[in-house]
Amino acid sequence: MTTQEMYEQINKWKKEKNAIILAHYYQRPEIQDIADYVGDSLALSQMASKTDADIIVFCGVHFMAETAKLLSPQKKVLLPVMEAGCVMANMMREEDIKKYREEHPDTIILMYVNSTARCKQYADVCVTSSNGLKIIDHYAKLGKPMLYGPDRNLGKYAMQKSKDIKLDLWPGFCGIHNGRTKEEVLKAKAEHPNAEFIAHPECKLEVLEEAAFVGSTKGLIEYVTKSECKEFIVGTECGVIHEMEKRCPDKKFYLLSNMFNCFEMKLTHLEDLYNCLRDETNEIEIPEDIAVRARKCVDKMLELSK
Ligand code: CIZ
Ligand code: SF4
Repeated sequence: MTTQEMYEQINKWKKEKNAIILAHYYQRPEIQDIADYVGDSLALSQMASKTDADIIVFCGVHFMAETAKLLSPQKKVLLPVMEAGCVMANMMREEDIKKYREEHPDTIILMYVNSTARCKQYADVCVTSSNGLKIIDHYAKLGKPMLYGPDRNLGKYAMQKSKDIKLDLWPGFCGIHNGRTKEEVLKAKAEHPNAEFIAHPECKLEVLEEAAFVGSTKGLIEYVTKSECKEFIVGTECGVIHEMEKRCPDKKFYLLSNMFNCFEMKLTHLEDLYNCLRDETNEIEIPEDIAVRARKCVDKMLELSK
């Protein structure tokens, strides 16, 4: 079957089943192209809660589909490849965060969205790379001890930006972002002297210090769209370049490193989306008691992001 034939069939099923397809910016281009909405995990979860579709096929990784399910408990949320996880989210285990909560009852737990619903149960608030700095700043004013996790790098970045912020950091990270180095950035800058380097806050501080702009996928895409500059060295997962090139056909984008290819995100192929929508398999289910507790920190984030 050709891509075009698959697209036609998918569009037909979408109408018949009143389904929509959401895709993260890190997904394969052919998945982004058939999606009704492409975005970051926050925007996609909000979209999931607003739509009147009965079925949401979430092309991304497991924690993202879970977050969408938390916000839309009555809808059928499907994840085309159930094994598509997130290395960083798996660096926090439920028993460990539960123990931390018990041992630190007064600590405010700020939980990066890249975490399981089971772990989110123990958090006071959820954050994403788009609203992280703002929400951490908000809580820092309360003067209470704070834990940020599982991504230590965004936490370190927040502390570097404001001397008033003191965070206990969970020892988690994204392998592909954390693995990038200042040397790689300097080499790329030497190769592309007219390009601006932009980076995602999941990178290490030594990399972020070299960046003209630091932001979430959404932030980076908006930045390149508005910037006067014509060339960029991109310091995040390769999938974002598809949207950047669509919005800015006259600009050039160079990926900082070939390592910026998230294996988990790329597990989803067009065939998986096709089969998932056809068979309505891989439904995300979260036990009600867990969902009630985990939803609270996501709701709190939405309230603070207004
Ligand atoms: O929140 C998201 O979607 C992630 C994982 C990255 C980003 O910056 O959008
Ligand atoms: Fe997780 Fe890293 Fe992949 Fe993002 S790029 S989904 S943090 S493994």
